[in-house]
Formats: sequence, structure tokens, C-alpha cells
Amino acid sequence: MFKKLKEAFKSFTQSILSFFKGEEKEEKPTPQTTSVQTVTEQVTEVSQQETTQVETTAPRVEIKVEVKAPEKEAVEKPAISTQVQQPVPEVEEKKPGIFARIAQRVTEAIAYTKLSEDKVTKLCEDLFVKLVECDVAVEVSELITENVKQELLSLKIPRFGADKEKIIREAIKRALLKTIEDVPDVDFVELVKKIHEERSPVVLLFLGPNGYGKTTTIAKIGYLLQKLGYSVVFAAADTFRAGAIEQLEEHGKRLGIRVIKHRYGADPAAVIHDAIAHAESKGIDFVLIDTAGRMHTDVNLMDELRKIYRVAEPDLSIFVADALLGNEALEVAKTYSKYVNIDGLIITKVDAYPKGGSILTFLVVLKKPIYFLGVGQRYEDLIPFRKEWFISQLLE
Ligand SMILES: Nc1nc2c(ncn2[C@@H]2O[C@H](COP(=O)(O)OP(=O)(O)OP(=O)(O)O)[C@@H](O)[C@H]2O)c(=O)[nH]1
Ligand SMILES: [Mg+2]
Repeated sequence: MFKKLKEAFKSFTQSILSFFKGEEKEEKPTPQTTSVQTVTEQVTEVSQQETTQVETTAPRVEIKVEVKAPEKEAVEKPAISTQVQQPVPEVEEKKPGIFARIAQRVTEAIAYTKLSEDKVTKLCEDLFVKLVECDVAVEVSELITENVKQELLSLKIPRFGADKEKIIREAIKRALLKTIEDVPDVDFVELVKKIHEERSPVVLLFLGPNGYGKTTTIAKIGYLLQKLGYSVVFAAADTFRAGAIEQLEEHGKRLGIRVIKHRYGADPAAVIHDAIAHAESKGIDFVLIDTAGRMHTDVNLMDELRKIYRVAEPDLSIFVADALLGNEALEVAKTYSKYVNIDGLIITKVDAYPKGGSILTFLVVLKKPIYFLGVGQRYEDLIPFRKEWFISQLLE
């Protein structure tokens, strides 16, 4: 899953990593002289006189690793762990804090490295291109790249010993999570259980253009709800496409779920009305409504959808989005939400969609929860979607 997007993040991580590895090589051989010199340059607030004092008194030893930053006030002994024990330089009492500050800079300069803004900008330009190639919409790629850039600029990587790759991955993960922070993370099962505690039947309406996977997804959700112990009825409100009723009936037969239907050409709102009435009279827990696929540009069919929505008064109105159609599906969803409310999404055909980018686009642009990813044609092929899980998958 998401193979191409994963590769994009992987190669980005590797580019940053190779930069840090190069740095480490340059810095390693004669750490003492270079380090103190670097530090001297960094400590701009220290006067020239103080700087000279440091250069002459700092321990001339190979500073190994574990470097503890001293407490602000603990001036007497710079807490630098060294291989060779050296006399601690005497500090004049009247200038507390200077050595502590310098020692801290020594510590930081030796122990950590940072990426320069130029380097980060260059690396992020490459990331931007890769994201766009993976179907992430341009404005979303910009947002992600900017967040990644901010994270990387504030990143201090230990030069020695640390798992640098992990640190970089975590930074990218924080940036991605920030990009989608205002999208609710919804556990579909918990949500419908909660709704069901309040009222029954719970009505779920499935919307989307032709062939996006509505009917298949309804069957999958019916199967899931049955496994949770609920009773289900299907409403065959696609009275338009030839074969649509039989397709739903076939699923109903396999799953042991009753299908409420009228003839082709009948008013879909009437089918929905009957299905809800049936569920109420029989004490059935869930009504799943299959609607005809319609393009967002077809004004008549979109007006019909508005009527369907009014009659169904769904507890959840679910837009079924075909991942393969990427940003085209996004435009459709945007127009749909001008006609009816959309509570959440299910993204189908993710198993056949290595790019993965449209999922990020959906999240950032629509700001609606994704309940599931459809990952195949079997009833079990539905993966609950969680933001943290998704982002971790991308950075695996
Ligand atoms: N690989 C894969 N195929 C899927 C998935 N979901 C649906 N499909 C396939 O997509 C095709 C269309 O699915 P349908 O469920 O008929 O789509 P629909 O939205 O109901 O289509 P209309 O009724 O024409 O509007 C079928 O061949 C499904 O088997 C999925 O998650 N993965
Ligand atoms: Mg259908």
C-alpha cells in the first residue's frame, strides 16, 4: 500500500541522512581544536578577553560522547565527560555563568548538528516535486513541504551514537500530523455503536459517482455490522442503473441481508422511506442506502440527491471516493458537499493505488474523517483508518 508515497518519503529521509553522515565524517578526526574554535565563533556575546581565556584553559582532550549540559548555575565544573582526566579550569568568582555558557556551547557544537536553511530548502524542493508526482495536490504539497521544513530547521541531531534515521522520520511524522491536525480522527465502529445506543434504526447513506465502489462498500459495511451483532437491511435506492438492484440483491443473498427494492425507474426516495419503515417495524438496527452513481455536474441528479438526503435524514452520510481518480474525486466531493452534508469518507481501491497521495489531499482539503480504506473486493477488505496509523505507514 502507498508504495510510491512511501518511496518518496524514504528517499527524502535518506537525502537528509546522507547530509548528516557527511557532516559527521568532516567533524570527527580532530575534534578538539576545531570544536573550540567553532564554539568561540558561536559565543558572540562573550567578550574577546573571555574568549581568549577559554581557548587557553579549555581541556585539550578528545571529547568523546556523553556530554552533559551543565546546570545554569553550576559554573565551577563544566560537566564534560572526557577520556583523560584534566584539571578543571579555575573560574573567577566574579564572572559566574560564562564557563557554564561556553561549556554548553562546546557541548552543543560537538554533540549536535543542524541543517542550514539553504540545505533544507533544497531538500524540500525535491520533496515537493515527489509529492506532486504521487498525486498530492499542489497546495497540499506546499503545505506539507513547509511544515517539514520548519521541523527540520529546528532539528538538532546528535552527531554520535543516535539513530539519526529515526529522529528524521519522527520529525517528518510530526510535520505530516500537523498538516492534518484539524481533521477529526473517528473510530467508525465506536461512532455507530454510540449512535445506535441513542436511536434505532441507524441510517447510513452512501454517495458518489458511478463505479467508485458504493455498492461493494455497502456490502462490506453490512458484513462488518453483522459481525458486530447488529441486524441490517439494504435499501436499493439505485433504481437507475441497469443491474444495480440485482447486484445489491446478490450481496444480500450471500450475507443474509434483506434488500428493500422497487422497480427500475421508481423514486429512490420512496424506496428509502419503505426501507426505514421496514426497519422500524421489524426492529432492525441499521439501514444501508445504496444510491445511483451521479456526476457532480449533473444538476438534475444532484437535485435528486438533495431530496434523497431530506427523506433519508441519515445519521451518517458517507462519500465513497475512488483513490485511483485522485484529485478528480476531490473536485466531485467538494461539489457534493454543496448539495448535501458529508460526514465522512471511505476511500476505495487503495489496494490498486500505489501513489497514495490523494488520501492526503482528501484529508487536508475536505477536513472530513476517513472511516475506512477499501483494499480489495472481498467483504473483509476494509481497513479502519486512523491518522497516526496512516502517517506511520508512509514512513515505515
Ligand atoms: N480493487 C478494488 N476494487 C474495488 C474496491 N471497491 C470496489 N471495487 C470494484 O470497483 C468496481 C465498482 O464497484 P461498485 O461497488 O459497483 O461501484 P458503485 O459506486 O456502486 O458503481 P455504480 O453503481 O455504477 O455507481 C467493482 O468491480 C468493484 O469490485 C476496492 O476497495 N478495491
Ligand atoms: Mg452501485
